[in-house]
Amino acid sequence: MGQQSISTPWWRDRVVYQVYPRSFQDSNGDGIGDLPGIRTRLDYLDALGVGLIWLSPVFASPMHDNGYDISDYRAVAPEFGTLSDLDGLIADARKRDIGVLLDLVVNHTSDEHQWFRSARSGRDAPFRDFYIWRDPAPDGGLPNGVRSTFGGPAWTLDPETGQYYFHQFSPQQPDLNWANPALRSEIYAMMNWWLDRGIAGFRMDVIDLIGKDPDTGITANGPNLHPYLQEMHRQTLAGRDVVTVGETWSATPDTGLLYSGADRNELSMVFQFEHVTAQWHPEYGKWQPRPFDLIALKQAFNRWQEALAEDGWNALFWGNHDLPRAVSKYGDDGEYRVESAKMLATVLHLMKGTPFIYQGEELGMTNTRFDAIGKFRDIETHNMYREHVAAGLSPDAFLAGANENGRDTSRTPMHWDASETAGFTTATPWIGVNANAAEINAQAARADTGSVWWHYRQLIGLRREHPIIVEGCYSPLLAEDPQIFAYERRHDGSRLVVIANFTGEQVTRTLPAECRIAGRSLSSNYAPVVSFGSTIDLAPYEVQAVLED
Ligand code: TEU
Ligand code: CA
Repeated sequence: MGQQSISTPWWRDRVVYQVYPRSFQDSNGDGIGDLPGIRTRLDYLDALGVGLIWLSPVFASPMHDNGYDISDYRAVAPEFGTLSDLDGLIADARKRDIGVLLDLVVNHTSDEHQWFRSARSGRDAPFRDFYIWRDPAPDGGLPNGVRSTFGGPAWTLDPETGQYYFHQFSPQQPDLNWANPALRSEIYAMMNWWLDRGIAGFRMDVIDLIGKDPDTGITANGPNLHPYLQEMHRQTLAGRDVVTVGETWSATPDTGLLYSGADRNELSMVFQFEHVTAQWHPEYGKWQPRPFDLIALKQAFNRWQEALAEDGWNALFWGNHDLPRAVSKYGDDGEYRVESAKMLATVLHLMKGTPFIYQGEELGMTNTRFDAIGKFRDIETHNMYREHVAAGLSPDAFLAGANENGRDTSRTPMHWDASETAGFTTATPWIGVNANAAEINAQAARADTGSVWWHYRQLIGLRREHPIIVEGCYSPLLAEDPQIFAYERRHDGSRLVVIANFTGEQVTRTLPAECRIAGRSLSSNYAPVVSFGSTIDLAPYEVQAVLED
């Protein structure tokens, strides 16, 4: 796929598009998106210009966590299609020069995986040690106080064998025991089996958790994490020209380079979440939203840009299937929806790193908001509802938080057209369609060159034309400004300055010398400008990017 050079891997001028298969396109009228449906939409992705697709899990699964609970790594879930549908999707994508990244979920399996079925059948069962078992505490209670991300303890008692097993997510997602070399080689064999089928690489689910030490309570960033990743690289990725992105909620600018540094032989890049969690409540997390803080957001991005300036590589994103819609979280999903969605896209895509687009973001899709807990489908949302309401939070307050930051805000069906089910299905969709599909949909967006979609298409194209976007050095500008996000890129004698208003107000500033530039407009969401002088006047959510060659 493309040319590789030592300095610039083939994938760096590409943009990745995340498909959440359950909600992308239903092809057989069961209300659930599927692989044949995705195949029919490849021309759409090609028209947008994406170079890689990250496919959330499509493997056999009881779907307690929408496929992040895998019961067979080498089989496709029947509701999504067949292995041959997946091979067909990979081949059809390749014909369009689009690579497919599969989602590698190897911190845990489903409790219905045959390894776990065997493991729980007896203390001496052959696969017992593929999982993490501990005796009850002397009082018969939990081995220790580690909590699960989805609520409750991270230990569940298996009554048959009288031991607890460890799970960082739901009890239906037992953690794999990476300390067992036999488990590790099974995982590497499975990865090679998929790589040999022609995929372009992997997105690796919660990969920073695999080095865990349950006894000391270390979950993320454990002592064996990097040795395992290096072993994985030697056994699977080495010598293959693929791209990998790890999901690492624990990564900081200090640990970032350990994953993606050139001499590390681990991953191509990692998703870090500092710009996300900077907007969360220190105690109650995402369920208790706090007012948007641009300074904190910029500090997170700027620190990561700086940390990976010389070595390593950033993964850039606003949203994914676990996070709210970008325009609802960081922009304005009302009056300035189009302007702010374009602004966010420009700010992200012109930073240094690989931009990831979550399906529908390119339309400026907004959070879906549900009026009753019964309309949510997400396991985490339901568990947290029970936990928080039992602890005294009012159901309405919880719903407000879930509608702002919960995972179902962005998991509702993709909007293809203005019909009742948005062109996603002919049946009742597995989760409600956002009421604004009649206004915000792909068909309408493609017919209007002023749409968010065309703006994304332009940004994706610019990346292939201008090496400064891929390679240029990044420096923050106006770092202390509470309303403006601005930065400079420099490459081979050219300069690019991006200035964005993150508010719904008109903003006027005197610009310091380092912001001034004269050249041509690269991207904007209002009338384009070709220079920045001593003062600037920005309309609500205005962004301007000026290039000086
Ligand atoms: O997400 C990791 C994860 O911890 C999220 O559940 C996230 O932290 C949470 O929503 C914050 O409250 C990955 C997948 O992306 C997610 O969909 C899975 O549920 C999870 O791993 C388990 O596989
Ligand atoms: Ca279907």
